[in-house]
Amino acid sequence: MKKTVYFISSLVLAVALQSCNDKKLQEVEVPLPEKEVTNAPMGNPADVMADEGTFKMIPLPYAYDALAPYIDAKTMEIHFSKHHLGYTNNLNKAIAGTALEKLTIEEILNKLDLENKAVRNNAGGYYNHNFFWEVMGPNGGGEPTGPLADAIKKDFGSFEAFKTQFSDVATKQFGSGWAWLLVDKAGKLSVASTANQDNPLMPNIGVTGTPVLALDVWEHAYYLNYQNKRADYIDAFFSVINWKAVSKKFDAAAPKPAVAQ
Ligand code: MN3
Repeated sequence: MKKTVYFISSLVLAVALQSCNDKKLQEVEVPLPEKEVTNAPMGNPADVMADEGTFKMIPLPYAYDALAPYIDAKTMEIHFSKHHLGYTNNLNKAIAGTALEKLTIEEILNKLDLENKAVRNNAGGYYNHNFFWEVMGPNGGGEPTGPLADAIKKDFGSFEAFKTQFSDVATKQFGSGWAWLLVDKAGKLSVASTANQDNPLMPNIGVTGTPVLALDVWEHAYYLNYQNKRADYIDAFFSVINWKAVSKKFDAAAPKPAVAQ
């Protein structure tokens, strides 16, 4: 009896599958949509202008799609032309008519009153994003060479160990913020993270040193492509780091061997 039931159910299933297949064959082939909207031509970053004010939009040194597939063009376009532009305009508004208008962005950050939230958030946002665009680039990734490579080896043990530590602070930064590679006055490297748009130039935020590498870990920096997988985005970032630009910052900040004490 069991066998018969099994045989009948198998037969019914086979017929059902066959009719499914027949139906499939009869379906009219529908042309696939044109390849992904995200690959459509983007706006030009050079066209993004700040409203009137002291601080201008520093042109993005590459096209929106230059960092793909690691950072997709749509994310770059929104990040640069909406978020970064917003920080720039709001910074200009926050300092309009004040003594801060005459200062460089570094001076504003060094003298910052942490209670002045509008300047804190927007001066931080302006500086951090300009820094971030600069330390990435097409044909990036790999490992640094020269004095920076030597310093990484000396202070972290190996490039891989540095990458692990940097990724760790970037992953563990709770909520929005930034991960940094910093060099102190003695030339020693360290990694740290800051919350929101804070950065190591600000007084009394608990992180010191001159930044040489920055990573934006706000969700707006990765959510379109990576959703909640911040760790995957951090890993991808290592494929677009412009180590030449980072080395330049390190060379400028680290004490020269001739004047080292
Ligand atoms: Mn951002």
